[in-house]
Amino acid sequence: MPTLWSATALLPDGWAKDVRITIDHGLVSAIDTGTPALPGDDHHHILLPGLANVHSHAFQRGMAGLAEHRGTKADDNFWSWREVMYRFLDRLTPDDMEAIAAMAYAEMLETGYTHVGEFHYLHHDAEGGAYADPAEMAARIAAAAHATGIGLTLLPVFYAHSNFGGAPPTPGQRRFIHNLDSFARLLDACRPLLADGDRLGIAPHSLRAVTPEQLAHLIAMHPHGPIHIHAAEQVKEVTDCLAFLGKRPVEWLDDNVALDPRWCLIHATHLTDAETDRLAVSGAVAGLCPITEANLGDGIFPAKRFLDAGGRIATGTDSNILIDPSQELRALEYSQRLAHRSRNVLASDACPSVARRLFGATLAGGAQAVGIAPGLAVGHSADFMTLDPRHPAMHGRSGDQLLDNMVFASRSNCIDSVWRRGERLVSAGRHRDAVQVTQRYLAVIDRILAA
Ligand code: NGQ
Ligand code: ZN
Repeated sequence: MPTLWSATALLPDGWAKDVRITIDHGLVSAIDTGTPALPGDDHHHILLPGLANVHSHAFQRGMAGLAEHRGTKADDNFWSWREVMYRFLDRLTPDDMEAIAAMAYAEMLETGYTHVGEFHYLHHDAEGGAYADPAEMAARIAAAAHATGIGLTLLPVFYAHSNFGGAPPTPGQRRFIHNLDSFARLLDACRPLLADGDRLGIAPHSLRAVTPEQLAHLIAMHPHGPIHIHAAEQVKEVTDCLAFLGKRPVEWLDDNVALDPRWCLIHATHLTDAETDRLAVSGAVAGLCPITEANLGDGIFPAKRFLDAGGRIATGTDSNILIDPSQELRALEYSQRLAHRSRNVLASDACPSVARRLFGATLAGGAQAVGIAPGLAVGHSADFMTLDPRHPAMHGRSGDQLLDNMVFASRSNCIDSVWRRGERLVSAGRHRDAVQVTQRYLAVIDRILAA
């Protein structure tokens, strides 16, 4: 059985020294601490559990950076970005989807994400017609995940309307649309796509895209497993929700679907204090995507109040404009410092290290939201990373300082190697197939840009 030894490792009880990990069929079968390395052990210095990325739209990796210049109206916002995104996805074929997703997933692994929740809504062909296999595009997502080795929680998206009140979809949304019957067939077609350790959830896109009646049917259709929904990301969504449903999105959800630990509310940016506290006690996860939220001008999540109320958080890379969990955590803390004009806002008395508190919170919340077990423990999937002790940001640091340096003081990725289900997928900071994955991705981008 493969064995690894690390001088230090972050275990569920905290930092441990001289840690030996035994792996059997992709799972951790033993963890011994305070033990010398044995002959044949693979030696490392700093070992951390892998993280779950709870919110990705993989195809959007292909348009990263293409929406960063001003449009003709000089009032760019979330909705004008969405038009650019719709024009980009107009051209994507199943092969393109697979190549772009593989690129995104390799980058996730290189930065310490070992599992991804793919919020997948690009279901149909360019004309909006169903593929012969309703899970054609989902199969490409699964193929990319399996080829790169990242764990997958596939979240097929139900999308039926362009706005509250059951408004008909716009032409730009034609590739997303399902009714309840066709969605049930899609879910069935997705089940055989899962590999060991993968999960299936559902994702009603948002309260804009789904009516209350449809939402009730969807929940009944999938009685177990994660449910993800975009909620309260933009102020317009909150005011529209108030106008049509008489309540704010998170308030409405908690009143009508009884939020619980199966739920992950993506963004949940605009909350009243009462909503913040209710969401915190519900046990649902707030799936924060701080880099995308900053990029799209969404607003600032009330993270301090939410965490102090016991709220559960996770991170998502969402638009995949930039993939790196450390930078998500940095953006999260910095948004709070700017809002509160204060420092170390998301630390607590019990956990004075900002990065340690956020790493621990998103490790647990991320696993919950994608439906896997969190952290390094016997019986869990052997998903972990090691840091490069020669990286300048790591020099002279120990314990929580290593995380603080990784999150706040590292210009480049300080990850050395990454394993998922006991398989070493990243070494010296590079995915084992980085060259081929990148070549294929670049060819797809060239073709799309030339079209
Ligand atoms: C999405 N992304 O589904 O890709 C959305 C934009 C929408 C973010 N919300 C579309 N960040 O919400 O209507
Ligand atoms: Zn999203």
